[in-house]
Amino acid sequence: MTKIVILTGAGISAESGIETFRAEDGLWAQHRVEDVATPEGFQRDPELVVNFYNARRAQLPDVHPNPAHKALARLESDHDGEVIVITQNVDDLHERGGSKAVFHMHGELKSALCAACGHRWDAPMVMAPGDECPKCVASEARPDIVWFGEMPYEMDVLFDHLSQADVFAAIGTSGNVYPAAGFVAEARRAGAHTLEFNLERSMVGSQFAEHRIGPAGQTVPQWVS
Ligand code: BJW
Repeated sequence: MTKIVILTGAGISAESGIETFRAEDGLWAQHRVEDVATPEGFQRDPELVVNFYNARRAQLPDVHPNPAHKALARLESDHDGEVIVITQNVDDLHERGGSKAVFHMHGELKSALCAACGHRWDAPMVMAPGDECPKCVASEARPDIVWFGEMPYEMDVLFDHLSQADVFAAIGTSGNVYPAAGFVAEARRAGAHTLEFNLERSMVGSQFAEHRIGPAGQTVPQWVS
């Protein structure tokens, strides 16, 4: 029985209509990373940051899982072994596509986090700076997003999965951001076969044994079938 570990990035949701970060007209071309994706940016201007994530959360009801998300769910239900999806994405398209074993290492738009006690809860569609934590009642709610300089979620569990991988596939991620960009090296150390699905070779593309170049909505279903 083989264990398949999948890492996904913004590219898998691009065909669903969600912008990627580093495309020419992507999110980082429209917003300064330092302003909206760092704890310092949040301290400086919480309203700007909360509104950035409110706008992205508001988009969720209008976007839908594409054939790549659905193919990964099929893989999980049909594969005679374990399939784990580690996503850097903060949308909920893997879950809505039918995947069950999903790890959101960079947090989730649909979740709020208390900066005082670490409690996480379902975010209202529109968060406001100073929202109250339902557990400790501090007024320190923030979007439940892992910003630069913060520790991604469940790293110990993720490295455990990587160390047992027989197959590691990275889909739609540019390989710019660590620790996720280092996962291919970890999987190789475990002896996994490594594949990259992308429109082009990523920053860490040379570390993969196999490349499937093209839109994930086509290449992933082809791989899974
Ligand atoms: C398609 C497609 C289609 C398009 N089909 N493909 C110096 C060296 C090394 C590391 C560091 C360093 N200085 C600082 C660091 C650490 C830092 C980091 O990596 N910085 C780099 C910029 C250098 N990392 C951190 O701070 C992280 N924390 C950390 O390291 O903690 C310490 C630690 C140590 C040891 C172990 C563990 C931890 C935290 C990173 C947090 C990232 N947060 C963000 C924003 C929040 C989420 C949000 O707002 O939505 O997460 S940044 C942003 O980038 C977002 C994404 O999840 C992440 C990755 O982007 P992704 O998904 O790859 O998107 P793009 O746009 O870059 O690429 C899309 C790809 O899809 C492209 O390749 C396209 O070609 C492709 N594509 N359409 C197939 N249809």
